[in-house]
Amino acid sequence: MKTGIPLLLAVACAQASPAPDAGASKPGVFYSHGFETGALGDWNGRDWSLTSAEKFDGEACLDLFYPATYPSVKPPRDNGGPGYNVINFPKPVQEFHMRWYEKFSSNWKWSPIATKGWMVGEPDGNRILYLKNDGGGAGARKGATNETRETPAREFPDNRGSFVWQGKNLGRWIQCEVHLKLNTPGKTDGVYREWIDGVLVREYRDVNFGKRQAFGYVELSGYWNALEGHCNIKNAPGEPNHHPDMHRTVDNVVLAAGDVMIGPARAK
Ligand SMILES: [Ca+2]
Repeated sequence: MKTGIPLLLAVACAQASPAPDAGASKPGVFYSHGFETGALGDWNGRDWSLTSAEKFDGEACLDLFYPATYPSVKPPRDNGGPGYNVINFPKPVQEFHMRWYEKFSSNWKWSPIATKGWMVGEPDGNRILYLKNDGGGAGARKGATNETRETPAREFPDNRGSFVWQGKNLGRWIQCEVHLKLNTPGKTDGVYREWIDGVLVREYRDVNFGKRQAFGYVELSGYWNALEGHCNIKNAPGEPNHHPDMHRTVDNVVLAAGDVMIGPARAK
């Protein structure tokens, strides 16, 4: 019996569920996903999967795979990476926070045009804002408010920090959080704030998102821009912008209505 007890404990530990995401207990939370279910569910972008080779927390995470060369019928130059998906909110909101963990593999190479990030839009699908759209990994937010409905184009440079998706910030899990609030129609009082690893790097409280109904969805796009107008950027094997096999992974996504900091998944 003396040797049986440690064995039972070991089995119990191995089967234990991951600790709940601390952010998921915050007021207003209406969505939380830790990618532990064994099924992709709503996260069904092309070339997306669950992986246990990587994870921020628990046993698995979402994996977007960017093969160096598509083995399919696609021409090699159409190497735009994985697809996208949409998570519809159960109820539209005027204001919310989203926190997630994201890791780009250490060998990550950015598209010289842009690599799509997170976007949000109205319940009817009309896009409002790119949460992240890195031009070369500099962290520049582009295409921010110029989609439709007469909102002026605007970008949101890092105005509080110096984070870039390069160097030491590749190959590690990064905690991202954004706070978005629609403007009063006709007024420039919309809000876009963003934290990286808990540090405020963007703070804009004078945003005109236009005349909007509400926020109704978030979309994660995996597109690694390979096309520019009628001319591609030459990323076939042997060409200047060819990239290796690489991954973008996501874990612990939490959404909360209102202005409530979701914060880290685990106490530090
Ligand atoms: Ca997980």
